[in-house]
Amino acid sequence: MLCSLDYKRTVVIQSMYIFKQPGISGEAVSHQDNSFLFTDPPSCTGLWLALEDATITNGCLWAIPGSHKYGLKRRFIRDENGVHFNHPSPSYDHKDFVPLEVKAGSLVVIHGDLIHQSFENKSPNSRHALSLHVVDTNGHV
Ligand SMILES: O=C(O)CCC(=O)C(=O)O
Repeated sequence: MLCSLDYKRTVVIQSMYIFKQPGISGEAVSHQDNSFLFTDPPSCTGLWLALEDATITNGCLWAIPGSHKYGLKRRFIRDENGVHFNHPSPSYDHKDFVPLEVKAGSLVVIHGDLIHQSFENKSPNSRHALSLHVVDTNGHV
């Protein structure tokens, strides 16, 4: 699948088992993965595998359709002053986001510039997912 996205030398640079337990889990604030997992040029893709059904009430992903076409808004950088963003947080309108409700076993492929987020799990059901982030190390630094 990554070959069809023209990846030449794929490296998994982050893997996260994300478990949102009923009623107690946190949210993921709106972000672009390329802000954190930056290559030059940007090449991050998120592979988000639903291990359980993800719904609005148990904290599914939300995304702004087409937002990946408008570039990276800011970078998370480390320098002599520590770690920080190079620009303030943009503000997004909640009504621009759409919920990505998916069944267990679904793979959500996330462009590195796609603006996405998720909310708390307010349901009595857990929401488990495996999230891998890959970059292309061929021709990217
Ligand atoms: O699973 C979530 O709630 C957030 C995951 C996410 O933002 C990511 O994998 O980039």
